[in-house]
Amino acid sequence: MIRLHHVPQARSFRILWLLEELGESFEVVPHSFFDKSLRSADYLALSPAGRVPALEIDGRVLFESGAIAEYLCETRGRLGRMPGEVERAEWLEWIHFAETAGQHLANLTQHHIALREPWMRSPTVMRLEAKRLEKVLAVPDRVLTGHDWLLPSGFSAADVAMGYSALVGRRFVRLDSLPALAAWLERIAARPAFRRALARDGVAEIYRQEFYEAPDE
Ligand SMILES: N[C@@H](CCC(=O)N[C@@H](CS)C(=O)NCC(=O)O)C(=O)O
Repeated sequence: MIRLHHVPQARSFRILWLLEELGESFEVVPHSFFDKSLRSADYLALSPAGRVPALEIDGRVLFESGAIAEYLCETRGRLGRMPGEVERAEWLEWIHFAETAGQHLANLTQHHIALREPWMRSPTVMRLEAKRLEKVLAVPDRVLTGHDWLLPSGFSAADVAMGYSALVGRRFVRLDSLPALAAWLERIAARPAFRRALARDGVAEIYRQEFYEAPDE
């Protein structure tokens, strides 16, 4: 049985959603950022930096969401674009560009949520990171103008990887100037596999607000 180590709303949601899109049967092993379970010796044996996702599959453990997405698409035969296929390079680019957004999401989450005392936070960093994230999200917005999905041939794991980044990204960046991205997120929300994944996500403990405004100077 495939086992996904997951924290609700975290980047492991990409893999939860992808497994649902692939129609795989799997178990979700829930964790929390707040109970130190990611720092236990048992968990560090699975994921040495104590991060999610970690995926137990085919007799081994994999961490790093981009690598897991590639592995799942290669071994489960769908939603990837394989070597030799026309869209292979673009597919790889999106799978990993999702983590260019991910670094800004991590910084913004740390500043708005994890750092509880106002004096710990830098308003300059919060504004800068939101602007930088907006520039990243403008890239799929341009590509999606006039298209339903990131690749011309249709939905793929690229939409899952980047889609998660945009779903969290809209908590820090208003989508008024990114209409194609906003419409894509609506198409994503209507997908049965996405809804099934949301139902298995668990109780939200990271993002409790719809939007986190960057503070003024
Ligand atoms: N690039 C990695 C990032 C993994 C990562 O940092 N995950 C966060 C959750 S979004 C985590 O586990 N944080 C726990 C911690 O930093 O202690 C991936 O995409 O898998």
